[in-house]
Amino acid sequence: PQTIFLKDYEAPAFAVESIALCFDLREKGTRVLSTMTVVRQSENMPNLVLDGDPQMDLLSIKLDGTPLPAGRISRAGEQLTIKDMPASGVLEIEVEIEPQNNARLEGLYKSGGNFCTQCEAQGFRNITFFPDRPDVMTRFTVRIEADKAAYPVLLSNGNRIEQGDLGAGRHFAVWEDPFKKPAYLFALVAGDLGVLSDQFTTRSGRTVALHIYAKARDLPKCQHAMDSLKRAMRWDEEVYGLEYDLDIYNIVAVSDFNMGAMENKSLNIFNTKYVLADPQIATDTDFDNVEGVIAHEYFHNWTGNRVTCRDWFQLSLKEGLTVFRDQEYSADQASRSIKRIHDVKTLRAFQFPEDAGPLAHPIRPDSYIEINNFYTVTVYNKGAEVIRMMHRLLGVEGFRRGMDLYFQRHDGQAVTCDDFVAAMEDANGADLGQFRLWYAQAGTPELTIEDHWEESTGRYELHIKQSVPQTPGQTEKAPMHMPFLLGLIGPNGQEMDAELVAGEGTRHDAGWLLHIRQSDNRYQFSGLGSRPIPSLLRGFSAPVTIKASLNRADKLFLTAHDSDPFARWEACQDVMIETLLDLVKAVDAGQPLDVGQDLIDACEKILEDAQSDPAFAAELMTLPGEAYIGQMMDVVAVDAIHHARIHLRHVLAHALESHWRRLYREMTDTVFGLSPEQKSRRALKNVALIYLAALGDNETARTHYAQSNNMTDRLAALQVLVNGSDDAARDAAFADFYDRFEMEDLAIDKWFALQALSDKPDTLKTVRTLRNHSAFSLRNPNRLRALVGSFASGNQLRFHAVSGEGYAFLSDIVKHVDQLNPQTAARLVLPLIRHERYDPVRAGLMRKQLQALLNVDGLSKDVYEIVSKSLM
Ligand code: BAL
Ligand code: ZN
Repeated sequence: PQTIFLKDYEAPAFAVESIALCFDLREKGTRVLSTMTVVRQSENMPNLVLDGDPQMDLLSIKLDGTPLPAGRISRAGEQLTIKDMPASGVLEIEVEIEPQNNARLEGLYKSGGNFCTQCEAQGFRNITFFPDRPDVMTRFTVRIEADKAAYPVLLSNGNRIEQGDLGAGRHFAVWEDPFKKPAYLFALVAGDLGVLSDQFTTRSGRTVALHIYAKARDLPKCQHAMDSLKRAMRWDEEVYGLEYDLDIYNIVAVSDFNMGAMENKSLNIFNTKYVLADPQIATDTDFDNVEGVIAHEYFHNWTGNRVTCRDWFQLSLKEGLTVFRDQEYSADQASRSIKRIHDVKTLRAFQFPEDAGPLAHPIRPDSYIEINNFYTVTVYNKGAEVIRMMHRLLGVEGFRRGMDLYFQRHDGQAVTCDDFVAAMEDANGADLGQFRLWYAQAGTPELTIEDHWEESTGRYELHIKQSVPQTPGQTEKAPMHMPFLLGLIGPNGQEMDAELVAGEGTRHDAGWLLHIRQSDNRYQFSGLGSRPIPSLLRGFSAPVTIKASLNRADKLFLTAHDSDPFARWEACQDVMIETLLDLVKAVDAGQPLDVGQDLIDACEKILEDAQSDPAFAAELMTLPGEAYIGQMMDVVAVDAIHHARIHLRHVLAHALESHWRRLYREMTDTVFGLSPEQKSRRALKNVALIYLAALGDNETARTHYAQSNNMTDRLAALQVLVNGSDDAARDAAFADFYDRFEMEDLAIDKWFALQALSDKPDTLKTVRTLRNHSAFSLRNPNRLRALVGSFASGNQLRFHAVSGEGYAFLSDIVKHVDQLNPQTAARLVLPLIRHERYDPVRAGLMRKQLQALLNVDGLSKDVYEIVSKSLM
């Protein structure tokens, strides 16, 4: 397969002034007639090159009304070339496609009997021939014809300008989008769907009709998405001055979808997972995720649609920025500190390993084989951290000035990450020259921090060294510019006042904002009466790892006293990690396991104070996951990590039993509700449940399940029961769950996932059995991710069983899924690629499966790219 390079970018040779599409939707074979006006942009490119799926059936092609002779056209791979194209002309192309057989879920396909589309990144080329690149923006008019009874709802982007009957049971609708857009934002839906409608009045007084389309029976579950949409629309007006720009905003929920959702102009198409929510089928986390994704797609209307990407290497231009915007939106809805903790956990759990592995790439990659493989946590979440750092460096107002200038300069254009940074610089008179390295260099920077206290002068020095690790293709790294938020805490637990006498930094609401720019950085503070305890990297102000000379007592002091909630949580997690790593060593050496009374005392204090912020206490008391502990080791000690973690939980359960029992009682509300306070109490109650189960108390989980009146509680009980010793209770609960929710796909996904996550020795056997369950399908990405994804990426203990059977199972699934849906197959294979992190036996078994995949005939370029890079 061919590698595409950023350095080879060339502006398009032809512009498309407008396109009219006519879809004749049929059960077998859909015809698409495209009429586009094409205008030459570059004199030295005589040929017009269009992208199109090699399988697509080209029925006819005319230029200015005359069929093109065979000699003027040639097809090779994904390209259709029209030779000697005049300076301008009208092309009419008719193709036939088979959405009914499209299992890739890219382009036009069927889900639940309805037609829908997914065109980002390059799905439009499966619908018709077109210059399928984001810098070709055009005006779309779309006519849809379909059977009226089967597909009463016909939707596309923009405004509906016409509709009517065609006779013979068929009808049509015509949609026109007044905004120029690239083909990746095109969308079409035809189906038998119910609709929940509402409206929103913009701050300038325009009324926008809001519609969420879903299966009729799911409409009651769309209210939370609708409320979230309205909140997001208001937030973007208030925070960024950005108003919605059309009179209609449609969202459609479909159950077969590769991604979470898609921001098509005025016609978002969503995975049902991120639309449907009611307390019976959705957990509190699901509610938050729906809100976040609804906001994310809405925010794309400006950051993505009005201003889009010049090429796909610039993906983080819209994704990093829009993730940052949705994170900030969510932070404003409930607890800012908990949102930050969750976002950092996600970054560390998924992005840090990616950045340290064979697929490491900068947030603006230099090359790709398959662009779908670059919708990564690096482009999205590290991209959001890079935006967050600019926000921090320029301040709230400075960042807003930069955003305003960005829109003023680039509205209606397809631009680059450099254009964004330039707007931030020019609006603030700032120099982000060195900062731009974040776009070009991969790898998580490592900070090594030492401090020095001089009693006689009252001076305190911090010495921060940075290094950026080597990553594939990047051996030489330059130091990065990053903001480092610091607090200095005195023996009484209060912030200390000081003067910064050496090093670059300014006072900040959260202490000191230091600039790190060099490999070696020194900061000196004077005017201190005693040695401060440093609170490092408050708010996780840069996406880095830290090795610091803080001792355990300092960290526990910060756990008790730090006024920055993130730093408090971090200090506590650090001590837990340190403890767990010691326990792992002891397990391996067959030595007694000692947790340390100091940690138990610190946890007791947390539980004593838990009432004031139960969700925060729940976060503090949630142990680091097994995979994260593994990341802290040179070689992942799969089994010892599991034992160490169980042991720590067991010790904290027993030592603090009376607190757990008290909190479990106190946090139980009689009436269910979704207020932040109620969710917060539920979070702590369900953490208490986990610790109670660690006491060997199965009864509480059984009762918890039986009495639960919402999915958060129900799932919490199942999570405990699936690992518990009472098989009868577990089986009864799982059987009850299935019967209760058989008709609810999203709940059944949870049923599959929980069984795959069990730490029982026979989990792989269960997963194999579930693969043959009548409700399982390799064609549905949600179901695949629930069963196979959960097992392979969420169950370190059982997936990495030393027999290698987990690896063989995954590779077999990947092989089958690749024939249907390469994009999803390429995601599923990821748990196999970090073989170098495991012992030689496991690593060898993982490589064997990867090698076997490489030898599969007809392997997609999606899977090929991932697997081949992982074996380099
Ligand atoms: N653009 C793909 C889906 C999303 O990031 O919103
Ligand atoms: Zn996005």
